[in-house]
Formats: sequence, structure tokens, C-alpha cells
Amino acid sequence: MTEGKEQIARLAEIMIRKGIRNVVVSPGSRNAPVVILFSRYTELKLVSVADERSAGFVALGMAQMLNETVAVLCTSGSAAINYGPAISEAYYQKVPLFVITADRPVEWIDQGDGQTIRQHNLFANYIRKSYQLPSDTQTPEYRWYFDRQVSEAADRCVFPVQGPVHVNLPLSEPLYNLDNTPEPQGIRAMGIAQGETRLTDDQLNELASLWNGSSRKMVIAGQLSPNHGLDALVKKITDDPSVILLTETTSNLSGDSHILCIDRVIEGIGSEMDSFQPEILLTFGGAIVSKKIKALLRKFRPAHHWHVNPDPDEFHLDTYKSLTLTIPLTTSSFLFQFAEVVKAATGSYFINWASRKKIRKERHKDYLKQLPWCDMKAYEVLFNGIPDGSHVHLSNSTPVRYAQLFDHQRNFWFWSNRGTSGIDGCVSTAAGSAMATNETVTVITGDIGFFYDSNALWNHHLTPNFKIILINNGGGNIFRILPGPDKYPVMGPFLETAHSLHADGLASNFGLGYFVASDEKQLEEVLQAFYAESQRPALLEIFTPAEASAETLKNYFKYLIS
Ligand SMILES: Cc1ncc(C[n+]2csc(CCOP(=O)(O)OP(=O)(O)O)c2C)c(N)n1
Ligand SMILES: [Mg+2]
Repeated sequence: MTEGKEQIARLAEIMIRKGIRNVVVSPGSRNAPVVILFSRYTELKLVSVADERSAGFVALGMAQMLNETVAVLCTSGSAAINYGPAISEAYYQKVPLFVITADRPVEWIDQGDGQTIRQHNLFANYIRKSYQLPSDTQTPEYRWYFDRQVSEAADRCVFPVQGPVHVNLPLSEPLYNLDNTPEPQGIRAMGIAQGETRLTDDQLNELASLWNGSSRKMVIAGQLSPNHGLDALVKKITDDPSVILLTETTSNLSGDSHILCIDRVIEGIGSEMDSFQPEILLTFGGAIVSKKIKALLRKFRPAHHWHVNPDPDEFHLDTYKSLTLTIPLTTSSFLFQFAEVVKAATGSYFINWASRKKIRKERHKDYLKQLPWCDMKAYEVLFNGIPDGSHVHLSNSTPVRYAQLFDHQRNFWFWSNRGTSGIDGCVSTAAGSAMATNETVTVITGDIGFFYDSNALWNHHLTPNFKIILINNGGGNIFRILPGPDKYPVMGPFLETAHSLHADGLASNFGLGYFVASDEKQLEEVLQAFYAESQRPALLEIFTPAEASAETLKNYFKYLIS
């Protein structure tokens, strides 16, 4: 047997050829040889995050911001399972993660060795594909197999759609005899040709004829990464009196004519659907936050619903129970083709929506004038005070919902873990994002989400452009807002999980600048100092009253329709 771990060097070289530059590493013995050999490659930047759950989300945030594959690397056993939450988020949000888990050779699984579990295909339901690599590359056959598997794994992170891929890497002992690791010879990294799918002319003409002949068309843009540059294409299709475009902050589309605050506009619309029901619904992008629009369109179904989605794992994604056609193209590829054939129609459909939007905007403004100190008031101040051009991560649960109630005429880029809507990695994801850019990255989080993911702070790589805004309303306020839970006495301890924790101790333990506000005036004053902190990451804790916050939001929707 030759010495060293030649396969690790092969793995590193293929990853580099595939453009993987960042590896988020969690400590362990089985993966130690990988860490040691990877560190010899200047092309690979290793980032250390001890907690694998947080590490997975840090990598997710980096991958999103860089728009490229980021690797994570951990040891064997339960360490690997801790990647689960980030992997499922990356899967549903289509973010490329290259997940490397070190393992024992297959003959040693379930034989009483410590820190050993069945790792092969561990993330079966939430992975583009899993690869079990050979435990050595000593024969030409194994080298051929190894290179092929790793090449395919890296390509599957980005093709046909982006997502997480798992590479299980068995390593035999000795683990630390690495100095004689030979230079890998004859690496064969296969590639994949770039291409785009197009609709046939017949199919395109059929869609154009339906579209151009209809006077009521609705477009809903789901979550889109800020890197997409779709505004101009979208405008070509929506600049039309018979078309209305509904977006959310997380769609990252800009334009004054869109309906951005969906819930505000559609509240109470059911009885007037004659003027608002679309005949054709066109959707693209990822998750939609608004539960109200889903409920509305499931009830008042359009005659045609076309969903643009190239992901074969989500073949007929029928969110509105009205799907008639899946268009298996990327959003830009479809819009590019479609923009060539659409013609503006006449009609009052856009005007109907625009007038309703205007009326509701006035109601919104009136309501805000008389707001007491509460979560909604804090959001109003924040969205006026966060610096222009910032990246804003909206945590689950209510931060991402409050953000949909404001108009955001200012220039923000929005991110949110809406793949699985978990509260378990929102701060870590934003931390990873901030590491990958020089721009300001703010995460707005609730208290339960913050304390849940407090290991996000346990990280030597946190950057001073990273700003955490914590809305501490003493528990999961969402459970006071949702209709239902508040009727039951167990709501407080078991759902809201009410508490009186403060974050100052955590901030000081992890070396963050700490700022605090407990009313509107303090918040306005402190924001500037908070954003001026340039030496270290900063945490702004905003204390808000639980009961008033929930009541204000519930009353907001009543006020809109009164
Ligand atoms: C991993 C995970 N566990 C549980 C939930 C269910 N959940 C949704 S919101 C929430 C409470 C969030 O509270 P907080 O972060 O304080 O936000 P608030 O509702 O007060 O704004 C919980 C437990 C979840 N989304 N993800
Ligand atoms: Mg809370």
C-alpha cells in the first residue's frame, strides 16, 4: 500500500478545476487528513466553523452571495447529520453546496467502531445526488472511477439546476501519515457543456396566442436571487394594461407598477374577484411568503396556470391548485423567448389593481401614523434607517412577513431561508453572506430564531460588515398572531415559549458591538451608531412588547378593510 492519501489531493484538484474556492470546515479526526492536505492548496480558502449545523448555513450564505458552489467538510457520525437543516434549505432554495463527509471504509460500518453511522446517501430526500467514493485510488480503475464521481458531483451542484450534492469519503487509518502523499497523476476531470433549453416554435406560438388574446393576466414572481438581472425582461412582459405583476421583497425585482405588498392589497378582495381574478397566471421563481395569495388563488382559480421551473424534482409544482402547464426552462430563458412574442392588449385589469393598491397604501399610511411602540413600528423605523444598498436577510418567522407590508422604495437586496422556512440557521446564513462580500449585510431576526442559532456567533471569521438586528418580543410572537393557538393555555410555555432572555451576554462573550433600543426615539438614535461600528460585527437588540405587537398586526388587517 502506498503512503499518504492521494485521493484527497485528487479531490482538491478537481474541486479547484470546477471553481470551488471556499470550504467551510468543522473539526474532527476522520476529516483531519482532508483539512491538512486541502490547506496546502492556496486556491482553497478554508473557513473554520465548529458547529456543523451552523457551518452548513454559513456555506449556504456564502454560496448565495458568491453565486458559486461552496464546500463543507466534516468528520464522521452525527457531525454529518447536523448538515441536514442547511442541506434541506439548499435543496429547496436551489443553492449549490458540495458536501464532503469523511467516513470509515465501508467494511467498518456497523462494526462497533466509535463515531460511525450509515453515511452513504444520508440526505437521500434532500440532495441532488449522493456519491460514495472508493477508499483509495491505488489502481488505475479506482482513479478513473474516483475522478469521474468527483467531476460528476461538482457538476451536479450546478446542473441541471443548482443544489446540494453529497460526497461520502471513506478514509482508512493511519490518518496522519500524510507527508509522503504523492502528487496526483493523470487527473481526468470531465466537464459539462453549457446550454439552454428553448420552447419549440409551435409551443411558443400556442402560449402567445392564449396570452395575447386574454385581457386578464397575472404574473407572480417568487423568490429570486439578487444576481439575476431580470428586471428588463420582466418589464417587456408586464408593461401592458392587461397584466399585473405580484412580487415580494424576496423576488428582488424593482418597478413602481408592481404589487409588492400582496397581503395589504388582497385583504378582503374575495367579494370583488370579478374585477381581479386572472384568466392566465404565470409564475416563476421560488417560494412565495404570502399565505393569503395562495388561499385566494386556490379558491378563485385561473383557467390557465403556467409555472416556469427547470427542476425535474419539482415536476408539476401546483401551488395554486390550478396548474395547467409546466415550462421546464430557466426563468430568464423563458422570459427571453416569451418577450419576443407577447403583444400588449387593451383592458382595465392593471388599472383595477393599481387603484386598489393606491387606496390601500393610504390606509397603510394612516394606520402607521397612530402606531404605538410595537414590532410593526420598529420595522417602519428600520426600513427607513438601514443603509441604502444593503443586503437584508429576513429571518423566519415574522421578520420575513413584516417586510412584505412595507413599500421599500429604497434600494435593498433581500434574502431569506424560504426553502424550508426554518428558524435554525438564519443568522448563520447571513454571517456566511457577510463573509463573501464587502457590502453591509444585515439580518433581522426574532428572539427565538436568534437564540436557536446563537452558535452563528461562535465563529472567528465574522466580519465587521455583519449586522444583527434582533427584535426581542420575549418569545415566538407568531403564535399570538396566528388564528388558533391563543385559545389554548399551553400556548405560552409550549408555542410562544415566552422568556425574558437578553442578548447582551452573548454579544460580549463573542466580541460583538452591542446596541440596544426600547422605543422609537432610541431606535432612531441608535441606528447610526450601530451602522457606524466598523471594527467588529454588531448586534442591535430591540425590545418590543409581545401583546401590543400581536394586537397591532391583527388590527392592521382589520383597519385596511374598515
Ligand atoms: C427549525 C424550526 N423549528 C421550529 C419552527 C417553528 N417556528 C416558526 S416561527 C417560531 C418562533 C419564532 O420566534 P421568533 O424568532 O422570536 O420570531 P417572532 O415570531 O417573535 O417574530 C417557531 C418555533 C421553525 N420554523 N423552524
Ligand atoms: Mg420573538
